[in-house]
Amino acid sequence: MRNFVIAMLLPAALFGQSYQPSEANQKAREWFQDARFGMFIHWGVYSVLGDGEWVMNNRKITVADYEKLPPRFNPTEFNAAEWVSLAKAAGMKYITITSKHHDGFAMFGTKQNHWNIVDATPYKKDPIKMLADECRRQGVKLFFYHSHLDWHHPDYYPRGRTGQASGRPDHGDFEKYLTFMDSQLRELLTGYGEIGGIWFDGWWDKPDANWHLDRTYGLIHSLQPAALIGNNHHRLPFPGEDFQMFEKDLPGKKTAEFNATAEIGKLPLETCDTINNAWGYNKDDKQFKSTTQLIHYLARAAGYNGNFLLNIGPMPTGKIQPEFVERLRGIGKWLERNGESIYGTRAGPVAPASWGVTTEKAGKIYVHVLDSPGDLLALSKLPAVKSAKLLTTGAPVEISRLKGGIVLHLPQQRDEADTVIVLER
Ligand code: JFZ
Repeated sequence: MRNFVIAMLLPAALFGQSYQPSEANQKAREWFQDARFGMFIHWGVYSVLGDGEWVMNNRKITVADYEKLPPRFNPTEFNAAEWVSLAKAAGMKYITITSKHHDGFAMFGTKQNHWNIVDATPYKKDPIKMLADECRRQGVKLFFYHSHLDWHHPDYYPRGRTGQASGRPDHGDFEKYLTFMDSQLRELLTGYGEIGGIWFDGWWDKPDANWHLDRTYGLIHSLQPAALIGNNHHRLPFPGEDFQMFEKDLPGKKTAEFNATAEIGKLPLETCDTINNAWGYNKDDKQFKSTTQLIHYLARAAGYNGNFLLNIGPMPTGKIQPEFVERLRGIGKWLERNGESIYGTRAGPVAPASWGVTTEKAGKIYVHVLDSPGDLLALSKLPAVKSAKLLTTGAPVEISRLKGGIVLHLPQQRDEADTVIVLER
């Protein structure tokens, strides 16, 4: 009897909490994991000031003053085909672009207010639409970064941790704000074709507010069941989400303080990072990571079973600065020769170590030698291995077998970034 009662109550208790992803959504998750590499784009009206996407908050600019920026934003050199071609040349399979960042400025032609690129700038065009069309043409999936947090909207009230100096009145209707945001999301999911997913951010500004995430997530999945939802709340995924993300951290590393948890859930994983230290365009930040460092991060992310979403912050003209272009092309060159060891793989059997990581697919194990351990590399906890070859040339790599594992005799000629050795079972 007692078991019967529990069995009857259980579905009710789970209802509203449990989320059963559709078949299309589960297929999209597989696609997402196979893709492994995407382009993050932070682009907004803030690029005019060349001081990152937090400039409104950091310089305590009021809404009234910030509204003087759009007339100066005219990205006539923006070319969607060039951007998408660059992503492809880098070996990226998807693009995640800011449809709206914390400053609330929509980079698409929203009908919900005039705070958008079509209505408020001399450019008058919708770059998100152009990008969506071009992505479809070139076979790249498009995701939208959409900020929960809004420093501009009067109904984003009570205000959260940030955006305090915006000079907005001390009243507002948060429910109205949420309706506004859902209406924007409806526009994005109905007017731009098939969307890869929505990448939320800014929840952390008001962690105690009732965001009605169930309502927003339900809306997204009802409009596009295959759209993958992720949220940069830095915690274990909430119900209704389809992937778990880590900002500036490999999964579970928690080197960045804001990453509240090191726990890894059961969903597909993604980590994002910048090329210099800025997300939005920063004209003074010249601390660029090297192409080798970025390839290492991509390989490590794959070795941790995750995707790498690598950011660029385009200039206010619509151009992408040459330092970014050069690095993206460099990664693409490496992927042309070594992509097999990244795309479609999952984390390999050997745990990530300082020398490198392993990935695997279809009976093959890929050993990514990143920081060379010397001439010999010992690997344990492996299934029986028949052969070892250099991925790029097929040249055999000598194996010494011993109890509990193998030792690889690494070739003299190594790839500067990542020498990949394929082990076949
Ligand atoms: C967030 C954004 O604020 C940032 O502008 C960028 O879009 C990045 C990808 O995501 O970064 C955060 C979010 C929260 C904290 C720090 C950085 N935090 O809570 O300290």
